[in-house]
Amino acid sequence: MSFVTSMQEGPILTLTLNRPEALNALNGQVLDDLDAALDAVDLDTVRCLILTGVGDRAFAAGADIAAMANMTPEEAAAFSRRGNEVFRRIETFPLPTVAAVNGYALGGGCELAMACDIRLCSENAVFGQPEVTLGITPGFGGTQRLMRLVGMGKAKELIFSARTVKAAEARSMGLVNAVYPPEELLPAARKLGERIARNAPIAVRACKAAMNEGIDLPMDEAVDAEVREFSGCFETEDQKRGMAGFLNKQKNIEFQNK
Ligand code: CO8
Repeated sequence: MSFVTSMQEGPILTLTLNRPEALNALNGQVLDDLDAALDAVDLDTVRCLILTGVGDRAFAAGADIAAMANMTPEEAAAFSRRGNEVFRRIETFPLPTVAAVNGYALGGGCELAMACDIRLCSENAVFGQPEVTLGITPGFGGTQRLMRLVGMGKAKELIFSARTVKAAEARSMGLVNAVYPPEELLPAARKLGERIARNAPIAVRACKAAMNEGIDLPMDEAVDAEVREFSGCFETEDQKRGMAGFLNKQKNIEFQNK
C-alpha cells in the first residue's frame, strides 16, 4: 500500500499524496513512495506532472512531527537529507511539475510545493513555515527556496514569525500563480498541463534546465547555459517540424519528442 497514487490521463500524470489520516504529513515512507512514483514515470508519454494531496483539507501539513519528535541530531540530518534529495529530484525532474495545493501546505508541505515548477492553489489553501514554533528550522529546502521565490525580506518575515498566509496573500507575493475554487483546482492544473503538453517536449525540458541552472549563476555563465540548451534543440526533429510547420502555415503541429 503506497502513500502516493499515480494516475495518467493522456500526457498528464497526477501524483496524489494519500495519507489523509495525518493530513498527508511526510514521513520516510511517504518520501520513499514519492521517489518510487518518480522512478515509474514514463518519460516517453508523460509531458507534465501534477502533484496534489488527497481530500480537500491538505496538500501536506508538513513533515511528520510524531516521526521527528525523538530523533537524534544524526537521525534528523538523515531525514532532512532524504527530504532534500527527493525534493531536489522533483525540482530537477526532466518534466514540468505543477503543484495543485488543495489546502494546508505547511512546513514540508510548503517546501514540496516550492520544489515544483509552478504552484496553483485552492481558495482554502494555507501556506507557511511554522517550524520555529516546534523548535526547529525548515529542513526540506524552505530556508533556501522561499527566499528565491518571494525575496529575502519576506521569506525571513514568514520563517522567523511562523506566520501562515492564505491563498490571496500567497498569490500577491508570488508564491502561487493563481487561486481557484476547490472544485476548479485540478481541472485548472490539467488544463495548464495540457497546454504545456502541446509544445515541443524537448524544448520545454531544455527551458526548465536553462532556468534552473541559470538562477544560481552570474549572468555571463547563465547565458552560456541558455546557448547550450538553445543550440541543442537544433539537433531535434521537433525543431525542424516546428519551424517548417510555421513556415508552411500549418496549425496544431504535433511534436514527436524526438
Ligand atoms: N505531522 C504529523 N501528524 C500531523 C501533522 C504533521 N505535520 N499535521 C497534522 N497531523 C495529524 C494530527 O496529529 C491529527 O492526527 P490525529 O487525528 O491522530 O490526532 C490529524 O493529522 C488531523 O490534524 P488536526 O486534528 O490537527 O487538524 P486541524 O484541522 O485541527 O489542524 C493543522 C490542521 C493546522 C494543519 C494542524 O494539524 C497543524 O498545525 N499541523 C502541523 C503543521 C506543522 O507544524 N507543520 C510543520 C511540521 S515541521 C516540518 O514540516 C519540517 C520539515 C523539515 C523536516 C526536517 C527533518 C529533520
